Amino acid sequence: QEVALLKKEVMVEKLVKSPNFNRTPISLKKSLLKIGSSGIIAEFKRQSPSKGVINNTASVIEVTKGYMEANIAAQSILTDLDFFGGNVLDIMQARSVNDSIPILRKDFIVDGFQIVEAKAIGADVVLLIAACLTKEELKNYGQLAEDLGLDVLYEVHNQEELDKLNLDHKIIGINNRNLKTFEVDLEHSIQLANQIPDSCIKVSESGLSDPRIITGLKEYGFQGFLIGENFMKTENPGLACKEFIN
Ligand code: IGP
Repeated sequence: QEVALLKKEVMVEKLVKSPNFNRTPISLKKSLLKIGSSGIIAEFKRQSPSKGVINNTASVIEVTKGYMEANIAAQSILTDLDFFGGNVLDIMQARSVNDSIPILRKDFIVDGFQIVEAKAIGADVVLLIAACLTKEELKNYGQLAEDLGLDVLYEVHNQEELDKLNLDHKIIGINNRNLKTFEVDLEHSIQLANQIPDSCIKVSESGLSDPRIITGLKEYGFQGFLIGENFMKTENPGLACKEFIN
């Protein structure tokens, strides 16, 4: 027990010394609320449990450059290795060519250490998934992120998960994909939208593949749209994103 605590302390000490730890994170909230924002949060995703390999040749640097030219509101990068083939280096590389657009660390966060690490690798935002965390954990990890100056995207899939959150002025993502069955249904966004107060920013996640759907979701008050596969399955994700937005 004592060794574990010491080890954690040493690891946190190292993270705090990394150069990125001192940069001022870019606000996802501000980026999504900016007048004329596309609202598109474009994801770098090599593979997924539901689709298998989506793209294992694209370079994170090239895709980041392409996404930035496409006028995205933010970037999402998976750092989960086991299910999604990502890692923390992907964010460090993206950060090296992106100094103006918020980067979301997309992972299953189950320990505060991952939030400190997110800041150290240059992320601006962390994802907290209500399905994986208790009410207490959501609150504590949300507070930790905030203390570090990071924004939080809280992800829910149904009313029960939404009820675990304090909804004041949060960024709430509604995942259209059920993480257990992988079934995708846009109705999740539409049904839950009016359960979320106007003080929050609403983000619709997963299965978005047509600009007309984005237009429709805006009518329900959505201001953010998280899109991965639709861009990543093409040879040039940046270009696909640019064509989608414009
Ligand atoms: C992107 P899609 O269908 O556009 O590739 O989905 C994103 O929403 C999805 O990757 C995602 C995800 C998650 C992945 C949403 N929530 C939680 C891992 C963990």
